[in-house]
Amino acid sequence: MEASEPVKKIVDKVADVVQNVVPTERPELPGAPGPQPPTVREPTEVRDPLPPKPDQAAPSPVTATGRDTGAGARVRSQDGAFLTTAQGARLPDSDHSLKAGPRGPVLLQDHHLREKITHFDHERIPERVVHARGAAAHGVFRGYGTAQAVCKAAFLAEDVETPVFVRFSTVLGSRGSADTVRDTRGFATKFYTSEGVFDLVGNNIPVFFIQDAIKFPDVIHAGKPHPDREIPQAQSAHDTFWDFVTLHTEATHHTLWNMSDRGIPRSFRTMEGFGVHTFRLVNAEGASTLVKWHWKPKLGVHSMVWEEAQLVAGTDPDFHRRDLADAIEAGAFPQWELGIQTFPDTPEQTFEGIDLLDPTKIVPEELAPVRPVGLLTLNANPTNFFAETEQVAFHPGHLVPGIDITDDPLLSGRLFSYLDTQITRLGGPNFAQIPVNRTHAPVNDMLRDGFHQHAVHSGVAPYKPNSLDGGCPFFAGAAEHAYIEYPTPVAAATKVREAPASFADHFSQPRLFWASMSPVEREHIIAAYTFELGKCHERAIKERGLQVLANIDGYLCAQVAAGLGLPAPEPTEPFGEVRPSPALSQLGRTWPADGRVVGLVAGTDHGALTTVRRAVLDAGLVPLVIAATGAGLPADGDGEPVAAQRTYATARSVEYDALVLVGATGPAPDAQAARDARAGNPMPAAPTVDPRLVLMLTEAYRHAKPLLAVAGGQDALRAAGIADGPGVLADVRPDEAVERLIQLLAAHRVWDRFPPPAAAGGR
Ligand code: HDE
Repeated sequence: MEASEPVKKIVDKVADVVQNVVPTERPELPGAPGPQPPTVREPTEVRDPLPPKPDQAAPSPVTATGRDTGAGARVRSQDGAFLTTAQGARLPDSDHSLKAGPRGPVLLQDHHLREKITHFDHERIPERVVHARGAAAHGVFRGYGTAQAVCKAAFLAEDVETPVFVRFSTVLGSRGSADTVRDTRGFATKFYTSEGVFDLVGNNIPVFFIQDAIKFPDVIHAGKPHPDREIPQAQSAHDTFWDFVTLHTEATHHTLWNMSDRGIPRSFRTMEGFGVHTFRLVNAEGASTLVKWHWKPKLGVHSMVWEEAQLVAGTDPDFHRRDLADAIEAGAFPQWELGIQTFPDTPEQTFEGIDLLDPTKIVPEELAPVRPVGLLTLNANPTNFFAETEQVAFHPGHLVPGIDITDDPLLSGRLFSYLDTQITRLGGPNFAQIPVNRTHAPVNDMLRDGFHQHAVHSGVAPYKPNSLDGGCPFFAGAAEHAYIEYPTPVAAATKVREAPASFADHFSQPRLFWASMSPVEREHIIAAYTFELGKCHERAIKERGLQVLANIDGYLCAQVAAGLGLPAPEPTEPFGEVRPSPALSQLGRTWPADGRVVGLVAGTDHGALTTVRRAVLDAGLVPLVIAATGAGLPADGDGEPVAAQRTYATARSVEYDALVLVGATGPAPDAQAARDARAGNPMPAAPTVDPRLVLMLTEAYRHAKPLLAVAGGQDALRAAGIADGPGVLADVRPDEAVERLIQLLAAHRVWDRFPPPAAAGGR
């Protein structure tokens, strides 16, 4: 999508906001745990609670019935300087139980002890049955007005700003699992519109494993850990997953996307999002258009490489949530354009022969372009993970006038499931009253009572018709923005448990996807299948996996078969013509470097470090200074004081998109030959460079990341055995380093460093 005039306007506005709120002067940003640095001694002076950090926001202070209270964002946070019980009685001690004498016994009458322990015992709620692991942010959506011809929803009108809450997630892992596993990612957005809440509950992959919701428990049971040993956690590389997807071949298309780089995103900020199903939009005249929703990240689609993803899962399992929070804290607000592909609402509900009700099929953008309809900016971190990220409750049935559903059988099941699951997960039917779920539109719903009722309803007649409450509430018509289902005709039919014939085509679109990949993306797909099938125990499952691959592409199948040491089978499905869709490839374009993380290795040249760090910040990238020790660098000549955010002991290459060596470095005081040899870098008797830095450089090189040396930093490159080559700039002036970096990061990685074999083919 081209950056349109409205985008530029909004980007400028956001830039103003960023300049006003981002405390770029704080050298330790991002990552400070609190709003102010703590003292070494425990503070004893009585004071009110500290405010949240400047990057944090809380749900709007609306009431359980949607009324804006005008209260500040902190109205729901803890209050008062003194420790109290839940009833507000002040407490003198919370360290000792009430006892009969110092040696006990403990007395049952200790109400504070009982309250504290009882509440603690009930702190956990069930995690989501899928998408348990996630992270979220607040933001704003601004409509361009470009959707108005097809959709009457108020929030899509030009320049209308709507608050949003967005939660990203993995699918398979438990709440505490690693972020960077190979998996589909959830991309769920709650729009608090003036006409009620609209939830767009999508994924980062535009198709799904199954065509009918009745198969959802099957695919999830297959993907989750084996029920006997409860392993492996958060991954698909095991027998039950591949057993299912190779027998149930409608999963082939989604599985291929999972095995591509889309399965290991670099960041939530660099993921596309998709509504997956075809939805229906209705305009002010009542005309219906079929659509597919798309989120296009401003930073482009960018992924990890597999070794990097595996390392990160161990060194920083919170990588994606940290990245999102850090970027927002540093003022690099992530942005996506919302776009729609539109299709005429014909009785067949197909487009160019593609069945629009089949959620295992895409419509290539070359056939139906994605038209931008608004801009999403995530600009604040949640204040409390549990209250907001854990308790947010999405539902594809949360719709507003102008947005309607289709008969996609997968969507129909979802419309049942999300409401149902919240009742168990959030402990009753009043979850819509939890602060993060509250609508910003007035609520008069006649739903009453239930666990945790927060509204205090007045009147005596929560029923219709009534005269005792003056007939209120009344029915609205279209003029009063009522949600009126589109009068979709339903053809005469007979009850069956069947799918339409077009749903039986399981291979044409996997072939389309494969044909659209660049050579390096193909190499990654081959490696992913070889790894995943290689992790299966059963030969029969591997052979079945190869049969599926043979039906996608002969080269893919042969390469994976070679890795598994098994014969490559012949295809069993006829091959038709496919026209590649260049839009499916992640590569071949350039993107802004905003918010990319640059590791600055602090060497002897403090002045150069100051220049490069400032320039990195000014360019909207996130600098992290890596120094020999945690002491940081005090002011020195033309050098500003600089905090050491990482040391050789805490840094690992995978955290950075690029490394810049600023000045000559030596081994840190805690470098130890024996210990550091275990990192794979035997330490010479008199090392000139810290071995952990050498490890960092060799990894960054392998992962195709730019490496720059400024002011004598090239000694470390030499020690790592890295000569000049694509993306290795060994002697750059401090004042030109950032420009060179941005050029290299525009393509995300330096892929020319490792040209794939010509036989890989591809676009
Ligand atoms: Fe979900 N899904 N899903 N799903 N899904 C849930 O709802 C379900 C599907 C998606 O950040 C659950 O609140 C069924 C497709 C996201 O809180 C549950 C089917 C897509 C999230 C549920 C699907 C999604 C969920 C679990 C087959 C992409 C996380 C907890 C018909 C378009 C939302 C919850 C968040 C969560 C059911 C398939 C996306 C159990 C039955 C297709 C992003 O209700």
